[in-house]
Amino acid sequence: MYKVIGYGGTRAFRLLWMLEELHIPHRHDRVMPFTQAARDAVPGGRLPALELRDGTILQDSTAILSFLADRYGALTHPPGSVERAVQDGWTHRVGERIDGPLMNWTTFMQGHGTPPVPEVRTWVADCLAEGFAAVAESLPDTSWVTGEEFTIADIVLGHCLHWAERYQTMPEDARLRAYLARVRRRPAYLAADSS
Ligand SMILES: N[C@@H](CCC(=O)N[C@@H](CS)C(=O)NCC(=O)O)C(=O)O
Repeated sequence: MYKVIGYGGTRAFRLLWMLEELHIPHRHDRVMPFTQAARDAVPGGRLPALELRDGTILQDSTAILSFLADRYGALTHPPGSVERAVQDGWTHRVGERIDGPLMNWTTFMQGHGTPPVPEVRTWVADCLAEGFAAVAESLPDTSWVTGEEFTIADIVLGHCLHWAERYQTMPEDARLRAYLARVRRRPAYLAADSS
């Protein structure tokens, strides 16, 4: 059985959500990041991770989503298709424009590392606001980012918005809020959120 390693309040949520979407039974080891338990659990201590049935440990949430999607032929467009390139473009864009700045913001809020000078805090907040605006402007007029089919790119964007809301940094943007409302109607999202 697969084992998700990582606390559900982190990017481990993406893996829990994906496995719920695929109806794949799994175990969940709620290891907190930045702890000795994390360093003992996976090489380098970076979470989340997915432990396979043979003990192999996979790391990086988007790589793991791609692995599961390709392995089960679900929530992805086929490799080599134009639709896949659009899907991967979304995954990378959300990673660069929202996930990165949001991680910096969260790190400040949680007080990890050296407290940033006010100029750095402002710069990170501005990067995040610009990233949200850029993503909101390029959202297509469809239910999901590549059309009417929900894909792993939607798990990455949906999770970033869920995360932003928890850290009180979700913008008042009607397109992003409508998108998050659609995400929240998915039974697999709700199941992952309560696990
Ligand atoms: N790109 C990675 C980022 C993972 C990440 O930044 N994990 C943080 C916790 S949210 C971590 O474990 N940091 C501890 C460290 O880097 O030592 C992913 O999507 O899985």
